[in-house]
Amino acid sequence: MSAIDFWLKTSRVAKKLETSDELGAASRRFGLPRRDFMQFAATLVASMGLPTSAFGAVVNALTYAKRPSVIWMQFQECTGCTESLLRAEHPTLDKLILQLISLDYHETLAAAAGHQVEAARRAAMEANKGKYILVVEGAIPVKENGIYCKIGGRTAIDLVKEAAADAAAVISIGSCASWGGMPSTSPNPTGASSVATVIGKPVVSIPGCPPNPYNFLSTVVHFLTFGALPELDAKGRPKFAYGRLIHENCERRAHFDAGRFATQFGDEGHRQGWCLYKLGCKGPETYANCPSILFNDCGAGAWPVGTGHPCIGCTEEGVGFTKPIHSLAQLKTVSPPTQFARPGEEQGQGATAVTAGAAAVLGGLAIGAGVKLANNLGKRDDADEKARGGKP
Ligand code: FSX
Ligand code: SF4
Ligand code: F3S
Repeated sequence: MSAIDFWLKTSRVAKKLETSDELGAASRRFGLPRRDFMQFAATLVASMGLPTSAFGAVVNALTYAKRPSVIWMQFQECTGCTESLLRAEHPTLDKLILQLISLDYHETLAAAAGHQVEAARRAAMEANKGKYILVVEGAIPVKENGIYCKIGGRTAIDLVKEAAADAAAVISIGSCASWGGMPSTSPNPTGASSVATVIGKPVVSIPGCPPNPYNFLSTVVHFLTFGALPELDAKGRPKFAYGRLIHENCERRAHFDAGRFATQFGDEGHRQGWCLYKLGCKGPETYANCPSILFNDCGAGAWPVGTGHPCIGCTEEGVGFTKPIHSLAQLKTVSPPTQFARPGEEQGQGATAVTAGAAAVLGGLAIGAGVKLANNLGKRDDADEKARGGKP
Protein backbone atom coordinates (compact mmCIF):
# COMPACT_ATOMS: atom_id res chain seq x y z
CA MET A 1 0.00 0.00 0.00
CA SER A 2 1.41 3.41 -0.91
CA ALA A 3 1.93 6.05 1.77
CA ILE A 4 -0.83 8.14 0.23
CA ASP A 5 -3.27 5.23 0.33
CA PHE A 6 -2.26 4.53 3.92
CA TRP A 7 -2.89 8.15 4.91
CA LEU A 8 -6.24 8.22 3.09
CA LYS A 9 -7.31 5.02 4.86
CA THR A 10 -6.19 5.99 8.36
CA SER A 11 -6.56 9.77 8.61
CA ARG A 12 -9.70 11.03 10.37
CA VAL A 13 -9.58 14.23 8.30
CA ALA A 14 -9.51 12.23 5.07
CA LYS A 15 -12.33 9.92 6.19
CA LYS A 16 -14.54 12.86 7.14
CA LEU A 17 -13.85 14.62 3.86
CA GLU A 18 -14.49 11.55 1.77
CA THR A 19 -18.14 11.43 2.78
CA SER A 20 -18.69 15.20 2.70
CA ASP A 21 -20.91 17.09 0.24
CA GLU A 22 -17.84 19.02 -0.85
CA LEU A 23 -16.09 15.86 -1.93
CA GLY A 24 -19.23 14.85 -3.81
CA ALA A 25 -19.13 18.18 -5.69
CA ALA A 26 -15.43 17.75 -6.42
CA SER A 27 -15.78 14.24 -7.70
CA ARG A 28 -18.67 15.34 -9.96
CA ARG A 29 -16.62 18.28 -11.23
CA PHE A 30 -13.75 16.05 -12.24
CA GLY A 31 -15.90 13.08 -13.18
CA LEU A 32 -13.86 10.88 -10.86
CA PRO A 33 -14.93 8.44 -8.14
CA ARG A 34 -14.49 9.96 -4.66
CA ARG A 35 -11.51 7.81 -3.78
CA ASP A 36 -9.71 8.63 -7.05
CA PHE A 37 -10.28 12.32 -6.52
CA MET A 38 -8.95 12.02 -2.95
CA GLN A 39 -5.84 10.32 -4.31
CA PHE A 40 -5.30 13.03 -6.91
CA ALA A 41 -5.65 15.80 -4.31
CA ALA A 42 -3.43 13.97 -1.80
CA THR A 43 -0.74 13.49 -4.46
CA LEU A 44 -0.73 17.20 -5.19
CA VAL A 45 -0.57 18.08 -1.48
CA ALA A 46 2.37 15.70 -1.03
CA SER A 47 4.16 16.93 -4.14
CA MET A 48 3.89 20.53 -2.94
CA GLY A 49 5.42 19.50 0.38
CA LEU A 50 2.37 20.86 2.22
CA PRO A 51 1.27 19.49 5.59
CA THR A 52 -1.72 17.16 5.50
CA SER A 53 -3.70 19.93 7.22
CA ALA A 54 -3.66 21.77 3.86
CA PHE A 55 -5.61 18.92 2.26
CA GLY A 56 -9.00 20.55 2.92
CA ALA A 57 -7.89 23.87 1.41
CA VAL A 58 -6.60 22.17 -1.72
CA VAL A 59 -9.83 20.15 -2.09
CA ASN A 60 -11.81 23.37 -1.63
CA ALA A 61 -9.82 25.16 -4.33
CA LEU A 62 -10.08 22.23 -6.73
CA THR A 63 -13.83 22.12 -6.12
CA TYR A 64 -14.83 25.76 -6.23
CA ALA A 65 -12.01 27.95 -7.62
CA LYS A 66 -12.73 29.75 -10.86
CA ARG A 67 -10.70 28.26 -13.66
CA PRO A 68 -7.90 30.61 -14.67
CA SER A 69 -7.55 31.39 -18.35
CA VAL A 70 -4.33 29.87 -19.72
CA ILE A 71 -2.64 30.99 -22.93
CA TRP A 72 -0.06 28.34 -23.90
CA MET A 73 2.48 29.38 -26.54
CA GLN A 74 5.06 27.16 -28.25
CA PHE A 75 8.28 28.25 -29.89
CA GLN A 76 11.65 26.42 -30.23
CA GLU A 77 10.78 23.05 -28.74
CA CYS A 78 9.79 19.47 -29.50
CA THR A 79 6.31 19.54 -27.88
CA GLY A 80 7.60 17.14 -25.24
CA CYS A 81 6.28 19.44 -22.52
CA THR A 82 2.77 19.12 -23.92
CA GLU A 83 3.25 15.38 -24.41
CA SER A 84 4.34 15.13 -20.79
CA LEU A 85 1.15 16.84 -19.66
CA LEU A 86 -0.87 14.50 -21.84
CA ARG A 87 0.60 11.64 -19.80
CA ALA A 88 -0.74 12.98 -16.50
CA GLU A 89 -3.22 10.32 -15.50
CA HIS A 90 -4.84 11.74 -12.38
CA PRO A 91 -6.89 13.35 -13.79
CA THR A 92 -6.57 12.75 -17.49
CA LEU A 93 -5.93 15.78 -19.65
CA ASP A 94 -9.50 16.32 -20.79
CA LYS A 95 -10.58 16.71 -17.16
CA LEU A 96 -7.59 18.87 -16.42
CA ILE A 97 -8.34 21.18 -19.32
CA LEU A 98 -12.04 21.37 -18.75
CA GLN A 99 -12.10 21.55 -14.97
CA LEU A 100 -8.87 22.91 -13.59
CA ILE A 101 -7.81 25.51 -16.12
CA SER A 102 -9.46 27.17 -19.06
CA LEU A 103 -6.97 26.38 -21.82
CA ASP A 104 -7.95 29.16 -24.19
CA TYR A 105 -5.05 28.87 -26.61
CA HIS A 106 -2.81 25.93 -27.37
CA GLU A 107 -1.61 25.44 -30.94
CA THR A 108 -1.13 21.68 -30.75
CA LEU A 109 -4.42 20.93 -29.05
CA ALA A 110 -6.62 23.50 -30.80
CA ALA A 111 -9.08 22.21 -33.37
CA ALA A 112 -8.73 25.45 -35.32
CA ALA A 113 -5.65 26.42 -37.32
CA GLY A 114 -4.08 29.37 -39.13
CA HIS A 115 -5.85 32.75 -38.90
CA GLN A 116 -8.73 31.25 -36.93
CA VAL A 117 -6.56 30.07 -34.05
CA GLU A 118 -4.56 33.31 -33.99
CA ALA A 119 -7.82 35.23 -33.77
CA ALA A 120 -8.88 32.96 -30.88
CA ARG A 121 -5.62 33.79 -29.08
CA ARG A 122 -6.13 37.53 -29.46
CA ALA A 123 -9.76 37.25 -28.32
CA ALA A 124 -8.81 35.22 -25.22
CA MET A 125 -6.05 37.68 -24.31
CA GLU A 126 -8.41 40.62 -24.69
CA ALA A 127 -11.22 38.99 -22.69
CA ASN A 128 -8.88 38.04 -19.82
CA LYS A 129 -6.54 41.01 -19.90
CA GLY A 130 -4.36 41.13 -16.78
CA LYS A 131 -5.82 37.86 -15.49
CA TYR A 132 -4.59 35.04 -17.69
CA ILE A 133 -1.65 32.76 -16.98
CA LEU A 134 0.82 32.71 -19.85
CA VAL A 135 2.59 29.38 -20.23
CA VAL A 136 5.52 29.36 -22.64
CA GLU A 137 6.98 26.14 -24.00
CA GLY A 138 10.22 26.46 -25.98
CA ALA A 139 13.11 28.88 -26.22
CA ILE A 140 13.00 32.23 -28.02
CA PRO A 141 15.58 32.69 -30.81
CA VAL A 142 16.94 36.22 -30.68
CA LYS A 143 19.66 36.21 -33.38
CA GLU A 144 18.96 38.12 -36.64
CA ASN A 145 16.05 39.89 -34.96
CA GLY A 146 14.32 36.62 -34.18
CA ILE A 147 13.75 35.40 -37.75
CA TYR A 148 14.33 31.76 -36.80
CA CYS A 149 10.88 31.32 -35.26
CA LYS A 150 7.82 33.03 -36.67
CA ILE A 151 4.13 32.31 -36.27
CA GLY A 152 1.58 34.04 -38.47
CA GLY A 153 4.39 36.21 -39.86
CA ARG A 154 5.42 37.53 -36.41
CA THR A 155 8.56 36.64 -34.48
CA ALA A 156 8.49 34.68 -31.24
CA ILE A 157 10.11 37.70 -29.57
CA ASP A 158 7.23 39.93 -30.62
CA LEU A 159 4.51 37.42 -29.74
CA VAL A 160 5.85 36.52 -26.29
CA LYS A 161 6.44 40.14 -25.31
CA GLU A 162 2.90 41.05 -26.31
CA ALA A 163 1.37 38.11 -24.43
CA ALA A 164 3.50 38.64 -21.30
CA ALA A 165 2.56 42.33 -21.04
CA ASP A 166 -1.03 41.54 -19.97
CA ALA A 167 -0.46 38.24 -18.12
CA ALA A 168 -1.12 37.82 -14.39
CA ALA A 169 1.75 35.34 -14.20
CA VAL A 170 4.19 33.82 -16.66
CA ILE A 171 5.29 30.21 -16.40
CA SER A 172 8.13 28.92 -18.54
CA ILE A 173 7.56 25.21 -18.91
CA GLY A 174 10.46 22.97 -19.87
CA SER A 175 14.17 23.64 -20.00
CA CYS A 176 14.00 25.38 -23.40
CA ALA A 177 11.75 28.14 -22.07
CA SER A 178 13.45 28.20 -18.66
CA TRP A 179 17.05 28.65 -19.78
CA GLY A 180 17.40 27.84 -23.49
CA GLY A 181 17.66 24.06 -23.08
CA MET A 182 18.36 21.87 -26.08
CA PRO A 183 18.08 24.61 -28.77
CA SER A 184 20.68 26.70 -26.92
CA THR A 185 23.32 23.94 -27.10
CA SER A 186 26.67 25.37 -28.21
CA PRO A 187 27.18 27.07 -30.64
CA ASN A 188 23.52 28.12 -30.30
CA PRO A 189 23.15 29.26 -33.92
CA THR A 190 19.74 30.89 -33.43
CA GLY A 191 20.50 32.63 -30.13
CA ALA A 192 17.90 30.48 -28.30
CA SER A 193 17.14 32.32 -25.06
CA SER A 194 14.98 31.98 -21.99
CA VAL A 195 11.56 33.62 -21.74
CA ALA A 196 12.67 35.64 -18.70
CA THR A 197 15.57 37.15 -20.68
CA VAL A 198 13.34 38.14 -23.58
CA ILE A 199 10.43 39.63 -21.63
CA GLY A 200 12.75 41.17 -19.05
CA LYS A 201 10.75 40.15 -16.02
CA PRO A 202 10.78 37.22 -13.61
CA VAL A 203 8.90 34.07 -14.51
CA VAL A 204 8.15 30.82 -12.73
CA SER A 205 10.36 28.16 -14.27
CA ILE A 206 9.40 24.48 -14.45
CA PRO A 207 12.48 23.05 -16.19
CA GLY A 208 12.94 19.48 -17.35
CA CYS A 209 13.13 17.99 -20.82
CA PRO A 210 10.33 17.24 -20.52
CA PRO A 211 9.27 18.52 -17.13
CA ASN A 212 7.20 16.42 -14.77
CA PRO A 213 3.53 17.35 -15.35
CA TYR A 214 2.76 17.21 -11.64
CA ASN A 215 5.18 20.05 -10.99
CA PHE A 216 3.15 22.19 -13.40
CA LEU A 217 -0.17 20.99 -12.00
CA SER A 218 0.98 21.57 -8.42
CA THR A 219 2.10 25.11 -9.28
CA VAL A 220 -1.31 25.90 -10.78
CA VAL A 221 -3.12 24.32 -7.83
CA HIS A 222 -0.95 26.28 -5.41
CA PHE A 223 -2.00 29.45 -7.26
CA LEU A 224 -5.68 28.44 -7.05
CA THR A 225 -5.49 27.43 -3.37
CA PHE A 226 -3.46 30.27 -1.91
CA GLY A 227 -3.86 32.99 -4.56
CA ALA A 228 -0.09 33.16 -4.83
CA LEU A 229 2.70 31.36 -6.60
CA PRO A 230 4.82 28.91 -4.58
CA GLU A 231 8.13 29.90 -3.07
CA LEU A 232 10.84 29.98 -5.72
CA ASP A 233 14.58 29.38 -5.68
CA ALA A 234 17.24 31.70 -7.13
CA LYS A 235 16.53 30.32 -10.63
CA GLY A 236 12.78 30.91 -10.39
CA ARG A 237 11.95 27.23 -9.79
CA PRO A 238 9.33 26.18 -7.22
CA LYS A 239 11.25 24.99 -4.19
CA PHE A 240 8.79 22.20 -3.50
CA ALA A 241 9.96 20.53 -6.71
CA TYR A 242 13.53 21.74 -7.17
CA GLY A 243 14.68 22.14 -3.57
CA ARG A 244 16.73 18.96 -3.37
CA LEU A 245 19.49 17.32 -5.35
CA ILE A 246 18.44 14.19 -7.21
CA HIS A 247 21.39 12.47 -5.56
CA GLU A 248 19.79 13.01 -2.13
CA ASN A 249 16.72 10.95 -2.96
CA CYS A 250 18.10 8.43 -5.43
CA GLU A 251 17.40 4.77 -4.72
CA ARG A 252 20.97 3.96 -5.84
CA ARG A 253 22.50 6.33 -3.30
CA ALA A 254 23.52 3.56 -0.92
CA HIS A 255 25.68 2.12 -3.69
CA PHE A 256 27.33 5.50 -4.24
CA ASP A 257 28.11 5.75 -0.54
CA ALA A 258 29.50 2.22 -0.51
CA GLY A 259 31.63 2.85 -3.60
CA ARG A 260 29.80 0.43 -5.89
CA PHE A 261 29.55 1.76 -9.44
CA ALA A 262 28.53 0.57 -12.87
CA THR A 263 31.46 1.41 -15.13
CA GLN A 264 30.01 0.28 -18.46
CA PHE A 265 26.47 -0.13 -19.73
CA GLY A 266 25.58 -3.78 -19.32
CA ASP A 267 28.43 -4.66 -16.95
CA GLU A 268 27.88 -6.55 -13.71
CA GLY A 269 27.43 -3.35 -11.69
CA HIS A 270 24.90 -2.00 -14.18
CA ARG A 271 22.93 -5.24 -14.08
CA GLN A 272 23.02 -5.18 -10.27
CA GLY A 273 21.52 -1.68 -10.19
CA TRP A 274 24.60 0.02 -8.78
CA CYS A 275 25.31 3.74 -8.86
CA LEU A 276 25.63 5.38 -12.30
CA TYR A 277 27.99 8.17 -11.23
CA LYS A 278 30.90 6.78 -13.26
CA LEU A 279 28.68 6.60 -16.33
CA GLY A 280 28.21 10.37 -16.05
CA CYS A 281 25.13 10.60 -13.84
CA LYS A 282 24.51 14.29 -13.06
CA GLY A 283 22.25 13.57 -10.06
CA PRO A 284 24.87 15.01 -7.67
CA GLU A 285 24.58 18.48 -9.26
CA THR A 286 20.97 18.52 -10.45
CA TYR A 287 18.05 19.83 -8.45
CA ALA A 288 14.74 18.08 -9.14
CA ASN A 289 12.23 15.69 -7.58
CA CYS A 290 12.36 13.00 -10.31
CA PRO A 291 13.26 10.09 -7.96
CA SER A 292 10.43 10.98 -5.61
CA ILE A 293 7.60 11.89 -7.93
CA LEU A 294 8.48 9.56 -10.83
CA PHE A 295 6.97 9.71 -14.32
CA ASN A 296 3.93 8.47 -16.19
CA ASP A 297 2.10 7.02 -13.18
CA CYS A 298 3.48 3.57 -13.82
CA GLY A 299 5.13 2.83 -10.50
CA ALA A 300 8.56 2.38 -9.00
CA GLY A 301 11.62 2.86 -11.18
CA ALA A 302 9.88 5.06 -13.75
CA TRP A 303 12.52 7.77 -13.99
CA PRO A 304 15.83 7.96 -15.91
CA VAL A 305 18.12 6.50 -13.23
CA GLY A 306 15.46 3.96 -12.26
CA THR A 307 15.58 2.57 -15.79
CA GLY A 308 19.39 2.35 -15.74
CA HIS A 309 20.27 5.58 -17.55
CA PRO A 310 22.37 8.27 -15.90
CA CYS A 311 20.60 11.54 -15.19
CA ILE A 312 21.77 14.06 -17.81
CA GLY A 313 20.81 17.05 -15.65
CA CYS A 314 17.96 18.13 -17.89
CA THR A 315 16.50 20.47 -15.25
CA GLU A 316 19.76 22.21 -14.49
CA GLU A 317 21.11 25.18 -16.45
CA GLY A 318 24.82 24.70 -17.10
CA VAL A 319 24.54 20.92 -16.79
CA GLY A 320 21.92 19.50 -19.18
CA PHE A 321 22.79 19.99 -22.87
CA THR A 322 25.97 21.71 -21.76
CA LYS A 323 28.18 19.14 -20.05
CA PRO A 324 29.06 16.01 -22.02
CA ILE A 325 26.89 13.10 -20.93
CA HIS A 326 29.92 10.97 -20.00
CA SER A 327 31.66 13.65 -17.88
CA LEU A 328 31.68 13.19 -14.12
CA ALA A 329 29.29 15.32 -12.10
CA GLN A 330 30.46 17.93 -9.69
CA LEU A 331 29.70 16.63 -6.21
CA LYS A 332 27.66 19.27 -4.42
CA THR A 333 26.82 19.23 -0.74
CA VAL A 334 27.49 15.51 -0.55
CA SER A 335 27.55 14.33 3.01
CA PRO A 336 26.45 10.71 3.29
CA PRO A 337 23.77 10.18 5.91
CA THR A 338 24.89 8.21 8.93
CA GLN A 339 22.72 5.18 8.14
CA PHE A 340 24.68 4.45 4.95
CA ALA A 341 27.86 2.40 4.90
CA ARG A 342 31.04 4.44 4.51
CA PRO A 343 32.69 4.81 1.12
CA GLY A 344 35.91 2.86 0.66
CA GLU A 345 34.63 -0.66 0.17
CA GLU A 346 36.19 -2.48 -2.74
CA GLN A 347 34.23 -2.21 -5.98
CA GLY A 348 31.96 -5.24 -6.27
CA GLN A 349 32.40 -6.52 -2.72
CA GLY A 350 28.69 -6.89 -2.14
CA ALA A 351 26.38 -5.02 0.15
CA THR A 352 27.03 -4.67 3.84
CA ALA A 353 24.06 -5.35 6.05
CA VAL A 354 23.69 -1.64 6.70
CA THR A 355 23.87 -0.71 3.03
CA ALA A 356 21.50 -3.45 1.96
CA GLY A 357 19.07 -2.30 4.64
CA ALA A 358 19.31 1.29 3.51
CA ALA A 359 18.82 0.29 -0.13
CA ALA A 360 15.74 -1.72 0.79
CA VAL A 361 14.30 1.19 2.73
CA LEU A 362 14.99 3.56 -0.15
CA GLY A 363 13.39 1.17 -2.62
CA GLY A 364 10.32 0.97 -0.41
CA LEU A 365 10.12 4.71 -0.18
CA ALA A 366 10.37 5.07 -3.93
CA ILE A 367 7.29 2.88 -4.25
CA GLY A 368 5.44 4.94 -1.66
CA ALA A 369 6.52 8.20 -3.22
CA GLY A 370 4.18 10.22 -1.05
CA VAL A 371 6.22 9.51 2.06
CA LYS A 372 9.35 10.91 0.50
CA LEU A 373 7.49 13.78 -1.01
CA ALA A 374 5.90 14.77 2.23
CA ASN A 375 9.09 14.33 4.20
CA ASN A 376 11.66 15.70 1.85
CA LEU A 377 10.26 18.16 -0.60
CA GLY A 378 9.68 21.82 -0.07
CA LYS A 379 11.77 21.97 3.07
CA ARG A 380 14.22 24.79 3.11
CA ASP A 381 17.78 23.68 3.00
CA ASP A 382 19.85 26.74 3.75
CA ALA A 383 23.20 25.16 2.94
CA ASP A 384 21.84 23.97 -0.38
CA GLU A 385 20.34 27.31 -1.22
CA LYS A 386 23.59 29.12 -0.36
CA ALA A 387 25.51 26.72 -2.57
CA ARG A 388 23.25 27.73 -5.44
CA GLY A 389 23.75 31.44 -4.86
CA GLY A 390 20.24 32.06 -3.51
CA LYS A 391 19.17 33.55 -0.22
CA PRO A 392 19.40 31.08 2.66
FE1 FSX B 1 10.82 19.31 -25.79
FE2 FSX B 1 9.38 21.23 -24.31
FE3 FSX B 1 12.53 19.41 -24.01
FE4 FSX B 1 12.11 21.75 -24.66
O1 FSX B 1 9.95 20.15 -23.19
S1 FSX B 1 10.94 17.85 -24.09
S2 FSX B 1 12.89 20.15 -26.15
S3 FSX B 1 12.41 21.16 -22.58
O2 FSX B 1 10.44 22.72 -24.61
O3 FSX B 1 9.07 20.28 -25.77
FE1 SF4 C 1 21.85 8.04 -8.03
FE2 SF4 C 1 23.27 9.21 -9.87
FE3 SF4 C 1 23.66 9.82 -7.32
FE4 SF4 C 1 24.42 7.46 -8.26
S1 SF4 C 1 25.26 9.47 -8.85
S2 SF4 C 1 23.30 7.85 -6.37
S3 SF4 C 1 22.81 6.99 -9.77
S4 SF4 C 1 21.84 10.23 -8.51
FE1 F3S D 1 16.06 15.02 -16.22
FE2 F3S D 1 17.78 13.86 -14.62
FE3 F3S D 1 15.27 14.05 -13.94
S1 F3S D 1 17.76 13.72 -16.82
S2 F3S D 1 14.20 13.91 -15.87
S3 F3S D 1 16.67 15.74 -14.21
S4 F3S D 1 16.61 12.32 -13.57
